[in-house]
Amino acid sequence: MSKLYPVSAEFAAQANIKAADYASLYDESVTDPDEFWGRIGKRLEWSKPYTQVQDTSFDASDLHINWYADGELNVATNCLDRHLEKHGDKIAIIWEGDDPNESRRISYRELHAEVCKCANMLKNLGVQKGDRITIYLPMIPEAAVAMLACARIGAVHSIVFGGFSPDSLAGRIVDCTSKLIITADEGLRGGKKVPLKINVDEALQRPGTNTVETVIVVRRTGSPVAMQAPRDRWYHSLMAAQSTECPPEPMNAEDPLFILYTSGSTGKPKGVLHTTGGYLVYASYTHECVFDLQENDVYWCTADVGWVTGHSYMVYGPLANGATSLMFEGVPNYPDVSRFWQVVDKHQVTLFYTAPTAIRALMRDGEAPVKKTKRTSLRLLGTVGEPINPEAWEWYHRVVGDERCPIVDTWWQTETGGILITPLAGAIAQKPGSATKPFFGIKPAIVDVNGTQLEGAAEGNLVITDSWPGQMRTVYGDHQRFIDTYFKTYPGTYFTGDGARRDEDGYYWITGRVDDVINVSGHRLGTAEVESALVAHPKVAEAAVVGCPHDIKGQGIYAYVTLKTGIEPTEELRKELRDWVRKEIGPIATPDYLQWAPGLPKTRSGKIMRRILRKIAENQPDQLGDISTLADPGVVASLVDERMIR
Ligand code: 6R9
Repeated sequence: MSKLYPVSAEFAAQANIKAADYASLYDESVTDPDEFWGRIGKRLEWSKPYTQVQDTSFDASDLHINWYADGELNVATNCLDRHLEKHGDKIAIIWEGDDPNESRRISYRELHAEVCKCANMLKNLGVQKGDRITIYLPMIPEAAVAMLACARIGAVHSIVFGGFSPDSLAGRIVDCTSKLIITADEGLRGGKKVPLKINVDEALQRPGTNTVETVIVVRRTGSPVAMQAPRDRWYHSLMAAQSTECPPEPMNAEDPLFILYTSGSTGKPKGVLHTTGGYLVYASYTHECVFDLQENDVYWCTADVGWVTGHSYMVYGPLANGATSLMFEGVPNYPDVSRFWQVVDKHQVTLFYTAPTAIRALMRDGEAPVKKTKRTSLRLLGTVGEPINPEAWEWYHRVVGDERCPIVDTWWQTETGGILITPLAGAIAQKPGSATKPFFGIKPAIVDVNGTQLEGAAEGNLVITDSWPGQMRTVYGDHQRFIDTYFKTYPGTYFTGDGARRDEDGYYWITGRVDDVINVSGHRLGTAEVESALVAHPKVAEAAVVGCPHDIKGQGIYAYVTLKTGIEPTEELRKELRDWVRKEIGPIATPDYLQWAPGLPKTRSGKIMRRILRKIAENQPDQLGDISTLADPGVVASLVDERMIR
């Protein structure tokens, strides 16, 4: 029996959604979605009101997903202009620099002016509605300004996480034929500089990137960077000349808002495409309900803007709600491991949203660095990105939240646009490690391998049986891949790629990915991506990559490498290969373990048996199952003998 943390009466008394509301609203949302989402959609300002709400089908032969399809609106207007009259002086973004002595407070009025200037700058550089703009920026306010400026003129942004390598950046530029890049001279994280402009220069030497006409460079650190005329332009000099007025482009609800690349089980990362109306309705409504947002909250999501959490819950959801959103440039352990909590005290943060991996890393340093701060402003805590182990949940609750703050463990994906399974702190009792119950309008189901939906307490694969407004609409440039990836495995449903268990109380427990995606510190990586980086090395013949248990990261990367004939496996080569992957993809993809494999376990048809490799990496050599179908069962014994985790 898992422990139950009941809803606190004090919290419930002030909460936006109370227990009785949850039951009745959930019921309405799934029985009459048109009525429900028709009403909720009105939270936004529409330049042309919609008359239709849901028009969707998950049938692969007739797949379509449209929400509010005849409505028109602009995302930037909704995030900025409409707050100006009453809340113009309210702080939209609190920016906390990597250096604890650096911070900025930007009001809605100021942000609006910057966004208009940036939008005019883009227009003057020839950017038009529908053009793709790559944003490769550190965590500075200009990232939010650039996103909203794109939204204002109808350009589609594709943000690439600043930790990705030139090759990864190039791949994403080529895939969406980007016209312009917004970057910075350098990023600054934990006192270390990240060479963003140098990476862009390198990326733009790769074949296929010549669609890029302009590179706009924000000056962050001031270090000298090479500027190549006429391609490269300084942000500050262009911005100085722009007007603070820019009429918003009226967008259809189903016009694209952004592309965000994410890893899948096969091939290269896919461009998840989100559209305008449904996405913003869903991001803003979930943000208000899940975080119990109230007028004077100071809300802090620690995610980088390069991930979907940064899109939906640092920028779009909070700003659409007129909230104060904190953006942090740094890392949890710089200058020391109290940093998160010092920032909480400094800015009087009330709502705090982070990843289990950060909590586990901070747990390692004990309670003292937390306890020396006050944290009395906090009233709700959240987690996202990976399953949270009950020990970390309890620590977060007891040590960080002083047993006062409810925890919302929010399950969702880049593809879902917003949170799908989560407690609502005023309505749903929490169980450490469970994402608990579906949000309004979400119909999860658990299926067995044959696709049969299981009733009651059950464990299997997690699917969603009906659409919701925030859902992705396509894989950019490859609609067939969208259909094949998500709607063919269990026909008529959206397949999440996650496994889950539903307990006797109807609570959902996400057990992790069931496909070849590994979740490293809450970041998704396809094993195929790491494998193709490894085999691109001239000394590697073959590679297989699986996830392995990791105390801090949740999952680590475990690589099996077969070298070309005649190449000696040495410690230097092991390091060289790890560095190679780091350079090819980015630091987050660096293998934690790299085992030499004289051979890999394969079926007679040549398929690598990952199940066996996973068990070896998990140090469970007695659970390999049937290996008799292998072409050469002999390879297994030596891999077991040489395994790196014991
Ligand atoms: C928002 C985000 C999605 C994958 C998802 C799942 C894992 C996210 C989780 C969780 C258990 C949670 N995941 N939140 N697992 N509990 N609360 O993280 O998007 O980067 O696309 O990752 O992350 O495996 O399928 P994304």
